[in-house]
Amino acid sequence: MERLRNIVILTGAGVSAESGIDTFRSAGGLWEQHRVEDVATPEGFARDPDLVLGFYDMRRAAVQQAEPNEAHHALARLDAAWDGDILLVTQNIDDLHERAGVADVLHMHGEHLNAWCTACGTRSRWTGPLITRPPCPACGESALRPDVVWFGEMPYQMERIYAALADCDLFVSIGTSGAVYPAAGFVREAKANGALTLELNLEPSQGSHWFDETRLGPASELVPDWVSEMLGE
Ligand code: BV8
Repeated sequence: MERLRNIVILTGAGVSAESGIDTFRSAGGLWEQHRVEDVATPEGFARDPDLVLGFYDMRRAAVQQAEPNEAHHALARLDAAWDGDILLVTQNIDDLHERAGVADVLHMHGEHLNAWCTACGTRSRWTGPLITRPPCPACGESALRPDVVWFGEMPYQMERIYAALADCDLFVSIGTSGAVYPAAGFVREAKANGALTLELNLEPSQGSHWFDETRLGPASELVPDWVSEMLGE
């Protein structure tokens, strides 16, 4: 694929679904179990911190029981073998891309395995609960919150993402419903910069009409096939 050198890959909850991690909008998904405004907004956290800390403690524990699936492993293979630039941007806050071997994953919505101190601003690696109000390892204050981007908060590293979208030849979206911005707008940004756009998803997303090509099916099948294609296997 001589023309295609620089790739931006965006992943969502669908890439971790086959690892047993709940998605948000599917039947029985996270947003059916909890009201978004209660558990994923700064206002919800201020209103009922126990509810929010408990919600993320449950998910943080679940992620540590999960294993990367074939889609994660295939993306790690591409990341290791591709001789152009690859930026892997994920909306996911699990660490399955890293555990599959991708070193540099851009978590635009934060990470489960980080705690963020609202007193001193320090982010610390964290695997245990936060509902017990443990002290911040840096300042000792009991002011830790999950290091995730809630609705109304600015996603992380947006400049780096837009710079890569401006320079990419191919934008690939995997396992996301295209329901949440600014991530849902990346396909149009890439397209406006002349990139080819490909979607790999179980079902059409809210942004499918923006993609040059959409392939439907489980990520554990679509992603390894696409990676073999890219590596000319
Ligand atoms: C912001 C972290 C200012 C926490 C999350 C423009 C228009 C309208 C609204 C807005 C707008 N701009 C901003 C907004 C407001 C809001 C927003 O988008 N609201 C929506 C509801 C309309 N956005 C924000 O507030 C964002 N902040 O805008 O700041 C700003 C402005 C400009 C530029 C910069 C900043 C912050 C949003 C982040 C919120 N935090 N997560 C947590 O995880 O708890 S969002 C969360 O939901 C995810 O991270 C993800 O981003 C989003 C959607 O989830 P998906 O990953 O797509 O999962 P979903 O379940 O929806 O879909 C799964 C898909 O996978 C499905 O399509 C399914 O078919 C597929 N699938 C399932 N199984 C498989 C599969 N595919 C393949 N294989 C399978 N096996």
